[in-house]
Amino acid sequence: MATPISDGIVPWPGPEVARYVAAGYWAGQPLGDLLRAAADRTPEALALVDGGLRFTYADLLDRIDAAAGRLLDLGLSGGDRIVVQLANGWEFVVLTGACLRAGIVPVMALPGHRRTELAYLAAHAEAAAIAVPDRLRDFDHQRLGHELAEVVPGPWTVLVAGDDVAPGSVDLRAVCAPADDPAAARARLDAARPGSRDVAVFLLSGGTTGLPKLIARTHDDYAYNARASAEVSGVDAGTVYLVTLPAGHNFPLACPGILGMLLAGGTVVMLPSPEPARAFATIAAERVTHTAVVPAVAGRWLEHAAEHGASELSTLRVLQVGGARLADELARRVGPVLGARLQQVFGMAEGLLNYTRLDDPDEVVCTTQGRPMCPDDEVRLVDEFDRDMPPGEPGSLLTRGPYTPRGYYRAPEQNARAFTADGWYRSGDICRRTADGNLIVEGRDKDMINRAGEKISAEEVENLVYQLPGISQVAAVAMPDPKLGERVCVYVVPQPGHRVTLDQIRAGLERMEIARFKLPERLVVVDELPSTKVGKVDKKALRADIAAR
Ligand code: OOB
Repeated sequence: MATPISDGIVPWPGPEVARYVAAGYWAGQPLGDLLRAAADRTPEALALVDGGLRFTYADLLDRIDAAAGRLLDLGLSGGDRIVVQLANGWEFVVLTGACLRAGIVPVMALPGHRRTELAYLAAHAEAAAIAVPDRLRDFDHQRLGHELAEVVPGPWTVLVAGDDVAPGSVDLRAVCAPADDPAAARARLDAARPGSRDVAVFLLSGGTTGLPKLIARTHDDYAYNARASAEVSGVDAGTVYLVTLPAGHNFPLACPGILGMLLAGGTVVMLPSPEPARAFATIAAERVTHTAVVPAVAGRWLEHAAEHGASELSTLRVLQVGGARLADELARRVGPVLGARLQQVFGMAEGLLNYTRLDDPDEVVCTTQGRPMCPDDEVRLVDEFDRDMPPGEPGSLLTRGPYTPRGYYRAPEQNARAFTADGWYRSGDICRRTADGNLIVEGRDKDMINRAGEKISAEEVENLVYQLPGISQVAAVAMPDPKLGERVCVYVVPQPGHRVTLDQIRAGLERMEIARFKLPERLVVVDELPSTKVGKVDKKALRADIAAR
């Protein structure tokens, strides 16, 4: 039997809860109810577009309720966990909505994850099901989905989106079909709704430790996350929002993303990738007004527009850029070249969101990463002893607030390091606050590599490389890259008599079945690794060394 979620949660303290409720941040309604309410307000409005498929709000909620009912029929129930690894498509939206209605908790995996990551997530969450594409980019997700049955404690259901649904799998598209009796499906879900303080979704942490940690976001906190984000990015019922980042990331999911759109009555357009030609054509065809990208994609869009023009982007009003530091030079080109207002977003799956405001002066929009979304977000910039830095000085960012949980799920040891005793989350980002209160991200003091917005734990890569033959010592560091921001570089001290090559390391790691974005892209062979005074590997020196090379 799986343990109840509540056993692994670190709750907000009582006084904070009372404060967040009194201030109206926590509205006391589960996300499924909020989606239903949105559909009841404008049933005929366009909710979701995926290629040729178009669902009104009535269509979408009808499918969501039907899917939720079918998940219950399959034996899942409120509080159960389901690993969701789907490409950007309508099935993602319907399944996520169904989970929110029924209180089944999606664990938001990424399409790039492989056996190592998925087995860990399924086991750690004690999941009862997984939702996968049949195949994606030549990878058989369905087969792997079935093989994961052995890592979970109870029965295991594999839901498959695609044309090739094997015997033993459940056809996700059939699960997501409209209800035979919509009113009955709805009434059943209204009776099975979760509480607003319950966990709504598990997001994955960017990760500085061996494996990703699960972040339990509650209905109350995540609804606020989406609603308040919609407000600061100027979203309303007329907004058409394009999703090109992997939908399970916090940014496209709820900042304001898919959930923010659906709560506001806008339209969500799903596209599997941010490839510029297709994204631009979709923006033109669907009259997209808002979208969210990482800096690497913003760079590609700027290049594409410089070559082919930006006439297809005439409806685009707001381009949100976040996930990694956007260079000021790129930021300044967004308005003139793409014709859209830039909004910088400095956020984290752990909670805190900073936004530049749409009416901020250009200088603020182009040179800062914005300021906290909520008046009750608490932010401190501190030194290595957690002492506040003087105004204007860079420090390590700590935060608490109404949508920043107080700990990871079932991770007491990591929590002791990642959170202070009084509940501040240590983001590991080195920031400076300008006189007008905006934050500038200047670096980080966490051991993470940010490859085009995908976060890679250096420690995880090192643990994997240590399992290969001939390795005496290894250190993974971020290598600056003009296109992706950073790439993974490994410094290796080979064992005496061994020769180590990048190809060998990559092939060895691939055999361990990990996400490809974690594979090192550069190898530096050295006789020894530099160390700090306390005898740890001196990553700062290595980062400086690789930057110089
Ligand atoms: C977003 O979330 P995560 O959880 O994938 O990564 C969070 C980390 C931050 O701690 C920071 O190190 C980095 O990503 N980051 C940025 C940034 N936005 C995120 N670093 C510099 N400048 C930025 N604008 O990445 C995320 C979540 C919600 C919205 C947007 C991004």
